[in-house]
Amino acid sequence: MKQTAFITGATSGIGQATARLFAQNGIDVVITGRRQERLDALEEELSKLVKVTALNFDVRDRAAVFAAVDSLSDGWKNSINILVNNAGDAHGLASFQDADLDDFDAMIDGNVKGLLYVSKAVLPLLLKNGNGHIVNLGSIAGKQVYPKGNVYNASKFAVDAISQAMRMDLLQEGIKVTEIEPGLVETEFSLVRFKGDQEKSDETYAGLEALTAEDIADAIYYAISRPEHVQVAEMMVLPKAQASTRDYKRD
Ligand code: NDP
Ligand code: 8X3
Repeated sequence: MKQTAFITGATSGIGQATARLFAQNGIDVVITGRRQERLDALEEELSKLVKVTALNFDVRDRAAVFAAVDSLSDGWKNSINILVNNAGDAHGLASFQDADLDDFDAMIDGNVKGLLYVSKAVLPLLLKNGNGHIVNLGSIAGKQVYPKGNVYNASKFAVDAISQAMRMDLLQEGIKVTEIEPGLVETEFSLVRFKGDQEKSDETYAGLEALTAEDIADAIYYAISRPEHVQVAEMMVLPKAQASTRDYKRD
């Protein structure tokens, strides 16, 4: 069956690796993000394999989300059956008493409200086109808090709750809902969290072999390529060197 996916946060890391893997497997892709040059480059690369279109919007901007989805041609609107809610990031790593309220806003607005806006905008297409599947990027951080994780943790606990709720509410509509819960993945995630501080970002991954974005793309592709009657509800994928949000084996 021909599949078409709408992937948020495809300009980097897990979203970009997922767009590539989907395209290599013949899945047409709508790629989204805010960095136009990266969207252009990925569109050019993947259009050699499948149909691709790029949408530039900030998931925190409710009107922009709906306008972007509405701007798709009928061809796309009549074929999208997979939504990968991947866009998201951590902003800061600070104890609750020291943390910046703007960082709290960015995480709640992006990781939670952004996911809700995109889901509400794309869901009518999934319902119309059949064989619908929503894949949400949760995290081990959405199952276990860690010191200074506070609102990032809260945003991913929300993704966990929203994923469970979607699975119940969409059951009778025939939509599958998968939550992928990665551990430490080496992407631009830490560079964003530490506001461009490369040294601090590198410390996150020092002395252990973190997951790659491709490892998580594999998990996402596994979930969306099961037989129609199989629903992968949740998948936590950790590096061998991680046991919890607080237990790492470093050299
Ligand atoms: P990256 O920072 O490499 O990628 C994040 C992507 O999200 C980028 O494409 C970015 O695009 C997009 N994005 C972020 N904020 C917005 C926004 N407001 N509007 C639109 N797009 C946005 O991180 P990862 O690939 O690691 O993260 C992807 C997902 O995986 C996130 O939800 C993250 O929480 C989750 N995750 C990551 C883990 C890790 O260790 N890396 C572990 C567990 C979960 P652009 O800047 O162009 O808008
Ligand atoms: C990202 C994983 O543990 O760095 O969700 O918060 S962690």
